[in-house]
Amino acid sequence: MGRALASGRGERVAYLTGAGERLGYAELYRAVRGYAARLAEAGIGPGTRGLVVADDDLPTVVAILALWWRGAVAVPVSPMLTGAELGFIAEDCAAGFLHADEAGAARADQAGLRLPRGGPEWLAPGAPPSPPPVSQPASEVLLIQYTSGSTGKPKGVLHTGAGVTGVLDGFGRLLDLRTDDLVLSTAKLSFGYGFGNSLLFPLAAGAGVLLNQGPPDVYRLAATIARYRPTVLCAVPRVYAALLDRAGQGDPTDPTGAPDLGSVRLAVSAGEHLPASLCADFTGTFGVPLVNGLGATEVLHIVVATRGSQPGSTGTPVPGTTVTVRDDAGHLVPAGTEGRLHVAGPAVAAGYLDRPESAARTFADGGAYTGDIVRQEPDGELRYLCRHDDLINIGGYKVSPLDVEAAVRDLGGLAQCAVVGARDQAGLEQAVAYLVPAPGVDPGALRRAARAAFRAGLPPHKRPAVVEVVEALPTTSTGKLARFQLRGRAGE
Ligand code: 3SK
Repeated sequence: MGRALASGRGERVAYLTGAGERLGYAELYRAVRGYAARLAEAGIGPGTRGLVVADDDLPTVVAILALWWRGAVAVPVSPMLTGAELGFIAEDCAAGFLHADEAGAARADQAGLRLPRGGPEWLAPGAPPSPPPVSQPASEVLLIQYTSGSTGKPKGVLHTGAGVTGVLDGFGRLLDLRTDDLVLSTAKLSFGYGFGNSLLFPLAAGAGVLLNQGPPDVYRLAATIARYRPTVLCAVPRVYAALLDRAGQGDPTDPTGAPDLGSVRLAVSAGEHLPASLCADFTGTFGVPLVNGLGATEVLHIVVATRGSQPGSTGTPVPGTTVTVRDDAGHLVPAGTEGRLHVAGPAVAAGYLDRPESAARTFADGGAYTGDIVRQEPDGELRYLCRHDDLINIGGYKVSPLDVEAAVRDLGGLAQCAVVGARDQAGLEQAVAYLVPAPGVDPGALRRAARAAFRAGLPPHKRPAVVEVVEALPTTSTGKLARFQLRGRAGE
């Protein structure tokens, strides 16, 4: 932001919304200063962790930047979380402030959060004069992002100023945004991928951002692209699959017809596995290079990326990052052998908040394990294969099967349930639920009841796409659920 202002680009657009609202760089600066003044008045400063529970919007960006102005820690979380999940995170990070939009405030009320609150109304004119920005050492934590675990509760990942700089010097350098770029990320600010796409990279480059609001909707997305003509599009693979589905289905000027990506010079895919055929078809159809990236919350953003469209490849390390493939003991494996992806470099987070045991497992051997299983091809390109844990990666959301299974735990007529991830025909991962009925229970009725329970108890991204009734679940020789066998069955 400072760079854009210093170079006289104050009038250029910093943020736009699909509803037509706009903040130029100078206005953004004023808004952040005003919000920071109100924070100062409320006693929010260095050390405070400020929860930001809001959809992507102008006040959301302002609140995050104002927390940083005050030397506080931003903790962006999705307003799609349940009240209980939000309550857990608020307590876990000992939040001292809450910025919420309407949906976020409703969640906070459900969670019974009693915290000093700011909101969109803090952008109104009339703020007191703001104290100067608080400058913090690069080693200081400025951002906590929550990531789900395969068992247990989400973990807060601690990012420092040095990590942010590392990401800007890493994937940021590959992305190479220009001041005349307009970036549209369907991944939200509450997800690390979206945080980089819609905040870190554009602000560092003095580029513009078109904020994507509301739930996923390919029609709205196509209409927004046609209207505002972004030059860089960042999304998860299933968004590209949906755009491709829409292609060739009608008049490009009709927002419900074929998407017009004529303005887009570069597309970025990350968050989940990008099938080779999807990459090739997307570039073939739209003529837009599709960069495939692999990232993790523990390394803040993308650390391995292709250079342009390279169907089937996950790419090579971004500048400043060392990537190795290792076995379970942490030893390097030879090229061509699958193993755990290990990342070393400045973007690696400082650890997990108050989770020494998990942190010792993940942040080890001079870097971090991302939880991905990959193989390095003889030409040096990496290829993503699967997750190392049981997490199901649905459009970038890492979903614990245990969370999904818990939604039907008390369902009458259900003897057992197991949920696994499996790739659909397009190669995208989805959750598949296997149900074992209690004796005498009608399978059709059980499937319907389970679907209703998933709808009632889970946000849309966690709901199984397939629900199957089976006679029994496979077990290992020690009697434990054999998830790997179920995964194999689901993929058939
Ligand atoms: O895939 C992910 O999980 C991810 C997380 C943070 C930043 C970027 C990415 C792609």
